[in-house]
Amino acid sequence: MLTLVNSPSPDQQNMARDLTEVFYRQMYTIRKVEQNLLDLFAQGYITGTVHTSMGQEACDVGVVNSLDRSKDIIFSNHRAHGQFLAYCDDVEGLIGEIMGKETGVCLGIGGSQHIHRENMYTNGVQGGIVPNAVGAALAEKIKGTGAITVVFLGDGTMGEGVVYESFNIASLWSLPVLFLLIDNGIAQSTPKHLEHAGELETRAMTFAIDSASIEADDVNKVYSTACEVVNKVREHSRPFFLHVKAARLGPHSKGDDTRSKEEIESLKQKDPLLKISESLPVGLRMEIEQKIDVRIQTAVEKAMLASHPGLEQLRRV
Ligand SMILES: Cc1ncc(C[n+]2csc(CCOP(=O)(O)OP(=O)(O)O)c2C)c(N)n1
Repeated sequence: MLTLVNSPSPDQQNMARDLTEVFYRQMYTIRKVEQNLLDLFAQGYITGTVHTSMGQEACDVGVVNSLDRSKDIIFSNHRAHGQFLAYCDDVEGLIGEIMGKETGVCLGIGGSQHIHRENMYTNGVQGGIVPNAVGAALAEKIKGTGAITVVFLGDGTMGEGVVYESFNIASLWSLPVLFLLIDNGIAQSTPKHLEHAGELETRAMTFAIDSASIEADDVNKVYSTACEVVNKVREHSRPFFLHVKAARLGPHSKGDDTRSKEEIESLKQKDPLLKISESLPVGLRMEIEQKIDVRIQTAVEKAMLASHPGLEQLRRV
Protein backbone atom coordinates (compact mmCIF):
# COMPACT_ATOMS: atom_id res chain seq x y z
CA MET A 1 0.00 0.00 0.00
CA LEU A 2 1.25 3.50 -0.84
CA THR A 3 1.95 5.47 2.27
CA LEU A 4 1.10 9.10 1.63
CA VAL A 5 1.07 10.31 5.22
CA ASN A 6 3.73 10.83 7.94
CA SER A 7 6.44 13.01 6.35
CA PRO A 8 6.54 11.58 2.83
CA SER A 9 9.91 11.51 1.07
CA PRO A 10 10.35 13.68 -2.10
CA ASP A 11 9.88 10.50 -4.19
CA GLN A 12 6.65 9.70 -2.40
CA GLN A 13 5.49 13.28 -2.85
CA ASN A 14 6.14 13.08 -6.61
CA MET A 15 4.37 9.74 -6.85
CA ALA A 16 1.37 11.10 -4.98
CA ARG A 17 1.22 14.14 -7.29
CA ASP A 18 1.46 11.94 -10.39
CA LEU A 19 -1.26 9.66 -9.09
CA THR A 20 -3.54 12.58 -8.30
CA GLU A 21 -3.12 13.80 -11.88
CA VAL A 22 -3.89 10.34 -13.30
CA PHE A 23 -6.93 10.02 -11.06
CA TYR A 24 -8.19 13.48 -12.01
CA ARG A 25 -7.89 12.68 -15.73
CA GLN A 26 -9.89 9.50 -15.25
CA MET A 27 -12.55 11.03 -13.02
CA TYR A 28 -13.01 14.08 -15.22
CA THR A 29 -13.29 11.84 -18.30
CA ILE A 30 -15.98 9.75 -16.62
CA ARG A 31 -17.97 12.81 -15.51
CA LYS A 32 -17.80 14.47 -18.93
CA VAL A 33 -18.60 11.32 -20.91
CA GLU A 34 -21.66 10.75 -18.77
CA GLN A 35 -22.86 14.35 -19.00
CA ASN A 36 -22.59 13.97 -22.76
CA LEU A 37 -24.54 10.71 -22.64
CA LEU A 38 -27.40 12.35 -20.73
CA ASP A 39 -27.48 15.18 -23.27
CA LEU A 40 -27.45 12.72 -26.17
CA PHE A 41 -30.28 10.80 -24.54
CA ALA A 42 -32.34 13.98 -24.11
CA GLN A 43 -31.75 14.81 -27.78
CA GLY A 44 -33.00 11.37 -28.89
CA TYR A 45 -29.65 9.96 -30.06
CA ILE A 46 -29.67 7.17 -27.47
CA THR A 47 -32.45 4.66 -26.90
CA GLY A 48 -32.89 2.22 -24.02
CA THR A 49 -31.36 3.53 -20.85
CA VAL A 50 -28.30 5.22 -19.34
CA HIS A 51 -27.31 4.87 -15.68
CA THR A 52 -24.54 7.28 -14.81
CA SER A 53 -21.97 7.04 -12.03
CA MET A 54 -21.78 10.79 -11.43
CA GLY A 55 -20.66 11.26 -7.81
CA GLN A 56 -19.28 7.72 -7.58
CA GLU A 57 -16.15 8.29 -9.68
CA ALA A 58 -13.73 8.11 -6.73
CA CYS A 59 -14.92 4.61 -5.98
CA ASP A 60 -14.69 3.44 -9.61
CA VAL A 61 -11.25 4.96 -10.14
CA GLY A 62 -9.83 4.06 -6.72
CA VAL A 63 -10.86 0.42 -6.93
CA VAL A 64 -10.10 -0.31 -10.59
CA ASN A 65 -6.61 1.19 -10.30
CA SER A 66 -5.83 -1.11 -7.37
CA LEU A 67 -6.30 -4.19 -9.58
CA ASP A 68 -3.81 -5.96 -11.81
CA ARG A 69 -5.38 -5.20 -15.19
CA SER A 70 -3.34 -7.95 -16.86
CA LYS A 71 -5.19 -10.72 -15.02
CA ASP A 72 -7.80 -9.62 -12.49
CA ILE A 73 -11.43 -9.87 -13.58
CA ILE A 74 -14.11 -7.20 -13.11
CA PHE A 75 -17.84 -7.95 -12.97
CA SER A 76 -20.33 -5.15 -12.71
CA ASN A 77 -23.91 -4.08 -13.05
CA HIS A 78 -26.11 -1.50 -14.77
CA ARG A 79 -23.98 1.42 -13.47
CA ALA A 80 -20.58 0.51 -14.88
CA HIS A 81 -19.48 3.22 -17.33
CA GLY A 82 -17.07 4.69 -14.76
CA GLN A 83 -15.44 1.37 -14.01
CA PHE A 84 -15.15 0.63 -17.74
CA LEU A 85 -13.40 3.94 -18.46
CA ALA A 86 -11.09 3.51 -15.44
CA TYR A 87 -10.28 0.01 -16.71
CA CYS A 88 -9.46 0.71 -20.35
CA ASP A 89 -10.03 4.41 -21.14
CA ASP A 90 -11.94 3.44 -24.30
CA VAL A 91 -14.04 6.60 -24.59
CA GLU A 92 -14.77 6.02 -28.28
CA GLY A 93 -15.80 2.38 -27.73
CA LEU A 94 -18.14 3.29 -24.86
CA ILE A 95 -19.88 6.19 -26.58
CA GLY A 96 -20.25 4.18 -29.80
CA GLU A 97 -21.65 1.26 -27.81
CA ILE A 98 -24.26 3.28 -25.98
CA MET A 99 -25.33 4.94 -29.22
CA GLY A 100 -25.81 1.45 -30.69
CA LYS A 101 -23.13 1.89 -33.36
CA GLU A 102 -20.83 -0.74 -34.86
CA THR A 103 -17.82 1.23 -33.56
CA GLY A 104 -18.94 0.33 -30.03
CA VAL A 105 -16.90 -1.97 -27.84
CA CYS A 106 -19.57 -4.70 -28.34
CA LEU A 107 -20.56 -3.57 -31.85
CA GLY A 108 -23.39 -1.52 -30.36
CA ILE A 109 -25.31 -4.66 -29.38
CA GLY A 110 -24.76 -4.66 -25.61
CA GLY A 111 -25.61 -1.01 -24.95
CA SER A 112 -25.12 0.76 -21.64
CA GLN A 113 -25.71 -2.23 -19.37
CA HIS A 114 -24.05 -5.12 -21.20
CA ILE A 115 -20.45 -4.25 -21.80
CA HIS A 116 -17.53 -6.58 -22.26
CA ARG A 117 -13.91 -5.92 -22.97
CA GLU A 118 -10.99 -8.19 -22.08
CA ASN A 119 -11.45 -9.04 -18.39
CA MET A 120 -14.50 -6.90 -17.73
CA TYR A 121 -18.12 -8.06 -17.90
CA THR A 122 -21.33 -6.23 -16.99
CA ASN A 123 -24.95 -7.29 -16.73
CA GLY A 124 -28.14 -5.35 -15.94
CA VAL A 125 -29.96 -8.03 -13.94
CA GLN A 126 -29.56 -7.01 -10.30
CA GLY A 127 -27.38 -9.55 -8.50
CA GLY A 128 -27.32 -11.83 -11.54
CA ILE A 129 -23.61 -11.43 -12.15
CA VAL A 130 -22.50 -11.97 -8.54
CA PRO A 131 -22.31 -15.80 -8.78
CA ASN A 132 -20.40 -15.41 -12.06
CA ALA A 133 -17.71 -13.53 -10.14
CA VAL A 134 -17.56 -16.33 -7.58
CA GLY A 135 -17.33 -18.95 -10.35
CA ALA A 136 -14.55 -17.04 -12.08
CA ALA A 137 -12.67 -16.75 -8.78
CA LEU A 138 -12.94 -20.53 -8.39
CA ALA A 139 -11.59 -21.03 -11.92
CA GLU A 140 -8.63 -18.71 -11.30
CA LYS A 141 -7.88 -20.45 -8.03
CA ILE A 142 -7.89 -23.89 -9.69
CA LYS A 143 -5.67 -22.61 -12.51
CA GLY A 144 -3.33 -21.02 -9.95
CA THR A 145 -3.07 -17.72 -11.84
CA GLY A 146 -3.02 -15.51 -8.74
CA ALA A 147 -5.84 -13.43 -10.26
CA ILE A 148 -8.71 -12.15 -8.15
CA THR A 149 -12.22 -11.13 -9.19
CA VAL A 150 -14.10 -8.05 -8.07
CA VAL A 151 -17.84 -7.63 -8.33
CA PHE A 152 -19.57 -4.25 -7.95
CA LEU A 153 -23.06 -4.16 -6.51
CA GLY A 154 -25.47 -1.53 -5.23
CA ASP A 155 -27.29 -1.28 -1.89
CA GLY A 156 -30.62 -2.19 -3.49
CA THR A 157 -29.04 -5.39 -4.80
CA MET A 158 -28.30 -6.48 -1.23
CA GLY A 159 -31.96 -7.54 -1.23
CA GLU A 160 -31.28 -10.32 -3.77
CA GLY A 161 -30.94 -13.80 -2.26
CA VAL A 162 -28.29 -14.89 -4.74
CA VAL A 163 -25.87 -12.39 -3.19
CA TYR A 164 -25.98 -14.34 0.07
CA GLU A 165 -25.58 -17.70 -1.68
CA SER A 166 -22.51 -16.20 -3.34
CA PHE A 167 -21.11 -15.01 0.02
CA ASN A 168 -21.59 -18.50 1.39
CA ILE A 169 -19.79 -20.40 -1.38
CA ALA A 170 -17.00 -17.80 -1.67
CA SER A 171 -16.27 -18.15 2.04
CA LEU A 172 -16.77 -21.92 2.25
CA TRP A 173 -14.42 -22.55 -0.68
CA SER A 174 -12.05 -19.74 0.25
CA LEU A 175 -12.20 -17.92 -3.08
CA PRO A 176 -10.30 -14.74 -4.07
CA VAL A 177 -13.27 -12.46 -4.71
CA LEU A 178 -13.82 -8.88 -3.61
CA PHE A 179 -17.48 -7.96 -3.12
CA LEU A 180 -17.57 -4.21 -3.65
CA LEU A 181 -20.75 -2.57 -2.41
CA ILE A 182 -21.33 0.97 -3.63
CA ASP A 183 -23.87 2.17 -1.10
CA ASN A 184 -25.44 5.34 -2.49
CA GLY A 185 -28.38 5.01 -0.12
CA ILE A 186 -31.03 4.66 -2.81
CA ALA A 187 -32.22 2.04 -5.28
CA GLN A 188 -33.87 3.76 -8.23
CA SER A 189 -36.39 5.73 -6.08
CA THR A 190 -36.45 3.60 -2.91
CA PRO A 191 -34.35 4.92 -0.03
CA LYS A 192 -32.31 2.31 1.78
CA HIS A 193 -34.22 2.56 5.07
CA LEU A 194 -37.44 1.43 3.35
CA GLU A 195 -35.77 -1.65 1.88
CA HIS A 196 -33.29 -3.06 4.38
CA ALA A 197 -33.45 -3.98 8.06
CA GLY A 198 -30.20 -3.70 9.99
CA GLU A 199 -26.85 -2.49 8.64
CA LEU A 200 -25.44 -3.42 5.22
CA GLU A 201 -21.85 -2.92 6.43
CA THR A 202 -21.97 -6.07 8.54
CA ARG A 203 -23.96 -8.34 6.19
CA ALA A 204 -21.02 -10.47 5.02
CA MET A 205 -19.52 -10.98 8.48
CA THR A 206 -21.96 -13.75 9.35
CA PHE A 207 -20.41 -15.70 6.44
CA ALA A 208 -16.96 -15.24 8.04
CA ILE A 209 -15.98 -12.74 5.36
CA ASP A 210 -13.70 -9.90 6.49
CA SER A 211 -15.23 -6.48 5.85
CA ALA A 212 -14.45 -2.78 5.91
CA SER A 213 -16.41 0.41 5.38
CA ILE A 214 -15.16 3.68 3.83
CA GLU A 215 -16.44 6.95 2.36
CA ALA A 216 -16.01 7.52 -1.38
CA ASP A 217 -15.39 11.26 -1.39
CA ASP A 218 -11.58 11.05 -1.55
CA VAL A 219 -10.11 9.00 -4.40
CA ASN A 220 -6.68 8.71 -2.77
CA LYS A 221 -8.22 7.18 0.34
CA VAL A 222 -10.35 4.76 -1.69
CA TYR A 223 -7.28 3.78 -3.70
CA SER A 224 -5.05 3.12 -0.69
CA THR A 225 -7.76 1.08 1.07
CA ALA A 226 -8.52 -0.85 -2.12
CA CYS A 227 -4.79 -1.66 -2.61
CA GLU A 228 -4.63 -3.05 0.90
CA VAL A 229 -7.81 -5.10 0.47
CA VAL A 230 -6.86 -6.44 -2.97
CA ASN A 231 -3.47 -7.59 -1.62
CA LYS A 232 -5.23 -9.36 1.22
CA VAL A 233 -7.68 -11.16 -1.10
CA ARG A 234 -4.84 -12.21 -3.40
CA GLU A 235 -2.41 -13.24 -0.69
CA HIS A 236 -4.84 -15.27 1.43
CA SER A 237 -7.24 -16.38 -1.32
CA ARG A 238 -10.15 -15.25 0.82
CA PRO A 239 -13.23 -13.18 -0.04
CA PHE A 240 -13.57 -9.63 1.29
CA PHE A 241 -16.56 -7.29 1.52
CA LEU A 242 -15.76 -3.61 1.03
CA HIS A 243 -18.63 -1.24 1.79
CA VAL A 244 -18.12 2.13 0.09
CA LYS A 245 -20.46 4.94 1.02
CA ALA A 246 -21.03 7.13 -2.04
CA ALA A 247 -23.36 9.84 -3.29
CA ARG A 248 -25.42 9.40 -6.47
CA LEU A 249 -25.40 12.93 -7.84
CA GLY A 250 -27.41 12.20 -10.98
CA PRO A 251 -30.76 10.60 -11.62
CA HIS A 252 -31.20 6.81 -11.41
CA SER A 253 -31.15 6.84 -15.20
CA LYS A 254 -31.89 9.67 -17.64
CA GLY A 255 -34.15 12.20 -15.87
CA ASP A 256 -35.95 10.13 -13.24
CA ASP A 257 -34.78 11.63 -9.96
CA THR A 258 -37.43 11.65 -7.24
CA ARG A 259 -35.23 13.29 -4.57
CA SER A 260 -35.69 16.90 -3.49
CA LYS A 261 -33.42 19.65 -4.82
CA GLU A 262 -32.21 20.27 -1.25
CA GLU A 263 -31.16 16.65 -0.81
CA ILE A 264 -29.22 16.63 -4.08
CA GLU A 265 -27.58 19.97 -3.23
CA SER A 266 -26.41 18.62 0.12
CA LEU A 267 -24.97 15.51 -1.57
CA LYS A 268 -22.94 17.78 -3.87
CA GLN A 269 -20.88 18.77 -0.82
CA LYS A 270 -19.39 15.29 -1.10
CA ASP A 271 -18.60 15.51 -4.82
CA PRO A 272 -15.30 13.62 -5.17
CA LEU A 273 -14.45 15.38 -8.44
CA LEU A 274 -14.64 18.76 -6.75
CA LYS A 275 -12.48 17.53 -3.91
CA ILE A 276 -9.67 16.22 -6.12
CA SER A 277 -9.85 19.25 -8.45
CA GLU A 278 -9.01 21.52 -5.51
CA SER A 279 -5.72 19.69 -5.00
CA LEU A 280 -4.40 20.47 -8.53
CA PRO A 281 -2.96 23.74 -9.86
CA VAL A 282 -5.61 25.59 -11.91
CA GLY A 283 -3.42 25.81 -15.04
CA LEU A 284 -2.75 22.09 -15.11
CA ARG A 285 -6.40 21.32 -14.48
CA MET A 286 -7.55 23.51 -17.36
CA GLU A 287 -5.02 21.91 -19.69
CA ILE A 288 -6.25 18.44 -18.74
CA GLU A 289 -9.90 19.40 -19.09
CA GLN A 290 -9.46 21.03 -22.47
CA LYS A 291 -7.80 17.94 -23.98
CA ILE A 292 -10.44 15.62 -22.57
CA ASP A 293 -13.31 17.84 -23.77
CA VAL A 294 -11.92 17.77 -27.32
CA ARG A 295 -11.42 14.02 -27.18
CA ILE A 296 -15.01 13.41 -26.07
CA GLN A 297 -16.44 15.80 -28.65
CA THR A 298 -14.51 13.98 -31.38
CA ALA A 299 -15.74 10.61 -30.09
CA VAL A 300 -19.36 11.82 -30.16
CA GLU A 301 -18.95 13.12 -33.73
CA LYS A 302 -17.40 9.83 -34.82
CA ALA A 303 -20.23 7.82 -33.25
CA MET A 304 -22.83 10.07 -34.89
CA LEU A 305 -21.39 9.26 -38.31
CA ALA A 306 -20.97 5.52 -37.66
CA SER A 307 -23.50 2.89 -38.78
CA HIS A 308 -25.63 0.64 -36.67
CA PRO A 309 -24.49 -2.99 -36.84
CA GLY A 310 -25.82 -4.83 -39.88
CA LEU A 311 -27.50 -8.24 -39.99
CA GLU A 312 -24.21 -9.92 -40.90
CA GLN A 313 -22.53 -8.59 -37.75
CA LEU A 314 -25.49 -9.57 -35.60
CA ARG A 315 -25.42 -13.15 -37.01
CA ARG A 316 -21.71 -13.47 -36.12
CA VAL A 317 -22.25 -12.59 -32.46
C1 LIG B 1 -33.61 -8.47 -10.86
C2 LIG B 1 -33.85 -7.02 -11.22
N1 LIG B 1 -34.88 -6.36 -10.67
C3 LIG B 1 -35.13 -5.06 -11.00
C4 LIG B 1 -34.30 -4.41 -11.89
C5 LIG B 1 -34.58 -2.93 -12.25
N2 LIG B 1 -33.55 -2.10 -11.62
C6 LIG B 1 -32.44 -1.72 -12.29
S1 LIG B 1 -31.40 -0.89 -11.33
C7 LIG B 1 -32.42 -0.96 -10.00
C8 LIG B 1 -32.01 -0.33 -8.70
C9 LIG B 1 -30.67 -0.86 -8.27
O1 LIG B 1 -30.29 -0.24 -7.07
P1 LIG B 1 -28.87 -0.49 -6.45
O2 LIG B 1 -28.56 -1.94 -6.41
O3 LIG B 1 -28.87 0.23 -5.15
O4 LIG B 1 -27.87 0.17 -7.46
P2 LIG B 1 -27.79 1.69 -7.93
O5 LIG B 1 -28.80 1.85 -9.04
O6 LIG B 1 -28.07 2.56 -6.77
O7 LIG B 1 -26.41 1.83 -8.45
C10 LIG B 1 -33.58 -1.65 -10.32
C11 LIG B 1 -34.69 -1.89 -9.38
C12 LIG B 1 -33.23 -5.15 -12.44
N3 LIG B 1 -32.37 -4.59 -13.28
N4 LIG B 1 -33.02 -6.44 -12.08
